[in-house]
Amino acid sequence: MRRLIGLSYSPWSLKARWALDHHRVPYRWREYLPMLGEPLLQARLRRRRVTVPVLIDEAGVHDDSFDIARRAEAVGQGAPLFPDELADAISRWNQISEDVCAAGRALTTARVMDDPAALAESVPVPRSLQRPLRGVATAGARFLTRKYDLRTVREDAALETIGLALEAAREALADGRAYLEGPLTYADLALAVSLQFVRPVADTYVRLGPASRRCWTRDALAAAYPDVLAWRDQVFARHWDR
Ligand SMILES: N[C@@H](CCC(=O)N[C@@H](CS)C(=O)NCC(=O)O)C(=O)O
Repeated sequence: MRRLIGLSYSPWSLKARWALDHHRVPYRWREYLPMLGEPLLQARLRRRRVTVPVLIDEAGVHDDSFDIARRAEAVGQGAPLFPDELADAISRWNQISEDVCAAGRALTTARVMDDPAALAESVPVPRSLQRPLRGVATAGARFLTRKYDLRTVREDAALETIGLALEAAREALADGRAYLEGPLTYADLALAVSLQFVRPVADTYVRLGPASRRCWTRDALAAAYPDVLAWRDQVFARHWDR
């Protein structure tokens, strides 16, 4: 049986999951624990640098969300998310989504480190144990800061990157278009999940505690781009099926 290892609230994992679900590819989900789960994943993949999502199937290991989505398309059913004629456009949108996610991760991790309630929420244990284990969350946030070199990301540059993506989306969706490139493609899924770093989608789709939600939200950008966020909500409402 295929296995998908990921972080349930992480946009990269959401991209992989959404593509697999869209193509009705069955898999077993394994929740990953940042920092603490790394040695086990390194041993399993026999390499030092590991990130999630990771899909393990009969063809081997697929360790990048874009590759997992392509794999889902190759083995699954349903309407294509990567029509040949849109390949370049989809790669461009995926890069935009990656840029938003990288910028958003830096901004959000810094906010979480300064927010005791968000730190407590990020420990995946029953609520009564979260506060005493906040130290683990602090260590986890420091670990991610080091691993992804987050201190080198300047706040104004990160906000600008996200703003440019929102502007590009607004332009592509002008005239009330439902999707970025005509039909629904991977571009829509990738951009929609990256907007978790602007204002997370409703809890019914992706569960996040109230303090975490605050840290993931960029108020000024969310206020400036309600149209793009409304589009994102529509894409989830129509196509997120699990
Ligand atoms: N290019 C990779 C990036 C994945 C990535 O950055 N994953 C992060 C966010 S989920 C991660 O593994 N974080 C946990 C960790 O590094 O321990 C992809 O698209 O799959």
